[in-house]
Amino acid sequence: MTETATTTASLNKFEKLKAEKDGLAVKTEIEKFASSGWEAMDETDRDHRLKWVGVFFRPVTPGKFMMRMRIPNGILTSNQMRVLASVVQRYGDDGNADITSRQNIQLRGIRIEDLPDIFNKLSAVGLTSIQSGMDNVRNITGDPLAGLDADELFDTRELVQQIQDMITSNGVGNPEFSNLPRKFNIAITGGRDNSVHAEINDLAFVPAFKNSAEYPVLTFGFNILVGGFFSAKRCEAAIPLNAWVQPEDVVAVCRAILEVYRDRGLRANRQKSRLMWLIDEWGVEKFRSEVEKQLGQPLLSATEQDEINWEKRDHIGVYKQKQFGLNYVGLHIPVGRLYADDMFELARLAEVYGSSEIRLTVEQNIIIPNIPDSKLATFLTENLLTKFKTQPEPLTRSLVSCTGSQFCNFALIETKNRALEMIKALEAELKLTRPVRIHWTGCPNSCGQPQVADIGLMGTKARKNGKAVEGVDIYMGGKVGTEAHLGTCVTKGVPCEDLQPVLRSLLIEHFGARLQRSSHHN
Ligand code: SRM
Ligand code: SF4
Repeated sequence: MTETATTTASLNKFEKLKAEKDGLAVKTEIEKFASSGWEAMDETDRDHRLKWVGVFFRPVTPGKFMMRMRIPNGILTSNQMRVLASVVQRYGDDGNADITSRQNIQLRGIRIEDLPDIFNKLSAVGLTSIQSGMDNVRNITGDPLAGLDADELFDTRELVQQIQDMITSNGVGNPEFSNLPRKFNIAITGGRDNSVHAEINDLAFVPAFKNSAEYPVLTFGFNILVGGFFSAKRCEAAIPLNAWVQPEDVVAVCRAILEVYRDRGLRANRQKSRLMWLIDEWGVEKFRSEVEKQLGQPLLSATEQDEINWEKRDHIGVYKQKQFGLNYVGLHIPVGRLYADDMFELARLAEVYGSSEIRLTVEQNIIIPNIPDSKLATFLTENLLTKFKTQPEPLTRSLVSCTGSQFCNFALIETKNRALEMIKALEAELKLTRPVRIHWTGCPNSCGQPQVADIGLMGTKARKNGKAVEGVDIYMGGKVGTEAHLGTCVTKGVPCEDLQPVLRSLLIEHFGARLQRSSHHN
């Protein structure tokens, strides 16, 4: 029983709207919305409840909606990519797609009148956008190299799909989990390099071998981390639950944790509703024992050490797979932005050269796996690879950016285009010997994860000559991979127009960059 049922009068706006009508209810009203048009819709349905089916009203571009998919483990087929391409293609200049920082795809330009047709097309190829926004579990991330990497400890693909199926009732929508106190992020990693940023998820499973009295033979499983999150108010890395599970118990543990969060999570203040706030209130010991009660069995204690002991890889470039004679190729997609033509072409390349499979990374890039040695050289001559490079420049290579003010009304600054221009300008004046991970995010919500970056840039309003101008707070020290930890704010309120020399100095002082000869200032 959730608190919403008990104290409706005192509920905040979002709890109230959920208590009045479950978000998933709009699923049966799509035809009605399509024929009445977006302007005639009830505002709460339009601005909020539609997010339960993955459709986001964009106040910046009214009438042109965004659709957030679910792409479990970031894996899709060429056919699925073609369907997504055909959806955005019909919107001409308004239509495009973004690869997100959760290994997912968002489509833009969507018209409400087309939703019935779009949903039919998506379900025909096994795609869903259900429960991808508001108080639901977000896209579940897994290793982008699952099943390809000779050094992987566990192939996460099936587990990620099973968790998504449990949470969404196989993609049709599940009212059991459609009213959480807030959003909820889940990640599973089966490799050694923490390719999913486990530490910034509400619930994460990281590989760990058990060797104990109960498990005399070295047994594979996962240590569980809980409570990681970013918000405008507070950012925390996940903490150990002191629990270890075998793969076959992961889905049940996810369910138990979600049930505890759903039924006991804090709902009064939306700024304090993410899982970590409940863990703070209870202490991790009590949280653990409530999870055990819900699960109906005790949890085993965590192993002392997990198996995350590699630096994080970015997967850009050409690499051998564990399958003899096959390769995966990571393509750099500048700030994750795709257009219909790109998407059709990626689908074709994956089909002609690979196994019709396309993978997404949390760095907003693409991997095409299963390319035989015999086809590799020709693949690398394809035209699209001049745009989506296998060997981008070192700063471009690691650039990540959230949506920003082009489409997001929370944004305090423009991000994606500015990020690309800034990187180009810096690369023209600097020589770098290694990639530097620069992440842009348009506001303190931190969708672009500045806290995991070498240099994180968070949009803010700055002042220059007495005037308000677009600016950034600068974060540094984010460490990913083994011993990941969050970076912190080092400088506040740098006007964007003055940022280039500031970044230039940081790159020279901290990351070994040198001025190109032509840009030495006298
Ligand atoms: Fe986010 C809200 C975009 C990853 C923290 N995020 C939003 C909204 C929906 C706000 C809105 O309605 O405009 C943004 C949609 C803009 C648009 O039109 O694209 C938005 N978030 C994104 C994406 C697309 C950024 C990107 O360019 O990659 C990412 C989509 C992921 C996905 O596929 O589901 C995205 N957002 C994240 C992440 C990163 C992550 O998950 O690793 C975070 C920080 C981690 C976390 O949540 O703990 C993040 N987004 C937020 C928050 C702050 C949450 C909080 O507890 O306060 C908000 C605001 C909110 O939920 O109230 C938010
Ligand atoms: Fe929008 Fe802010 Fe998230 Fe960027 S960080 S997508 S500006 S909510």
